Amino acid sequence: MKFATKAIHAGQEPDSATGAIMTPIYQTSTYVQAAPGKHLGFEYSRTHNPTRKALENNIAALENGKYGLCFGSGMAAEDAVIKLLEPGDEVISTNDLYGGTYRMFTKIFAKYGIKFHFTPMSDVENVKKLINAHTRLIWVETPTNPMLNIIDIEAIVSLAKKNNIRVAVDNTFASPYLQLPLNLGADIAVHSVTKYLGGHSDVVMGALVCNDGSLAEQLYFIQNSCGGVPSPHDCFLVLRGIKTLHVRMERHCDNAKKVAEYLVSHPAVGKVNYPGLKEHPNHAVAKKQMKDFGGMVSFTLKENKIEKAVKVLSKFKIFSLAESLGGVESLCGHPATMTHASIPKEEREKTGVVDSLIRLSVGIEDADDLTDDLKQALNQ
Ligand code: P1T
Repeated sequence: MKFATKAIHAGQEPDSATGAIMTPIYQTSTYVQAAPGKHLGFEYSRTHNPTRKALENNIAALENGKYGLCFGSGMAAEDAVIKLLEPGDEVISTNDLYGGTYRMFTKIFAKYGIKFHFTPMSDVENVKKLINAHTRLIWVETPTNPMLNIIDIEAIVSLAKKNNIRVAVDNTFASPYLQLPLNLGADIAVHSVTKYLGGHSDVVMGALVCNDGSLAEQLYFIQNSCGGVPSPHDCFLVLRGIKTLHVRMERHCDNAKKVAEYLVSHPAVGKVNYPGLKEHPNHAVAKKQMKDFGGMVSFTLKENKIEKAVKVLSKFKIFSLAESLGGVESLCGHPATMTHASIPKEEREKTGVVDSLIRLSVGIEDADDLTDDLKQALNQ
């Protein structure tokens, strides 16, 4: 089955009781048993829920994976991955990543004896240097948030396999429509479902997909034991959102390209980060591993001052100033004080998250209205 058909049908059958074409919202915590242990495959909704199961199977199919697991947020999904590890284990992570991931690694899991190394991963040599006998996991986020760097998944996987190390790829910015980490050899695809999969800024959710049965079993055990699961209603909303993922992503990509090109031409703009631009340092890798270049763009102002960025952000009429991304509506953000405020200034500036950096989640509105909005905000 091709992607668009999977987006609409995978994991879902008409309801056996009524024929309802949409998977019902099984808003139940428990399931009646005929005798102890005699049930229809569902015992308690932390463990299993039919609406969640349909969504988990759908997301697994989109990622070309065998096993899907949904969580109450992207962070809860990431939390489950790190709980595979033990004290003394080491993780090599990209240094340019969502601020909340950095915060969880350094402020929560470091105190349980897991060591995290952060390095720019566009150059695989940086990763190679950090591998030692304790390395258990390489954490890739590509495209990165908010600098839109591209990490070569196949190159990381090839290095990891030689050293018996797992690779997790946060595929949030690309979505499975644009990039399939498991096809490139990664062990786990990670999602903030909140973003493109949900697509309508009305749900917070996370997901993991993998192919290895014993890894899936460990993750299911963590999901059930720790309990970070989403509600049936939220699962229904995401099943509905995913039905248009392929159509939305194409428009996000077209609009983002126009926005990036407009920004390059504007005299007040410094550097534009968009992997679809030929001058992007990892454009060739993006072309190799992605179907298109995504809906996220970030840029600096020539005058690298926080007040200038704040002024531009406050002038937008269509781009709304808000955390998050991946919804149908365009959003703008200031990573240094919003999504990446939990990364120390010296660390974030090393990756390019400077005071004038503005991040755009380009929505699926009319592209001319979006470039007009940028024009009026930047020309003030
Ligand atoms: O917000 P949550 O669903 O828990 O997902 C966390 C997360 C994980 N990975 C990436 C790449 C992310 O961007 C996020 C969340 N990011 C934002 C809220 C943001 O505005 O960047």
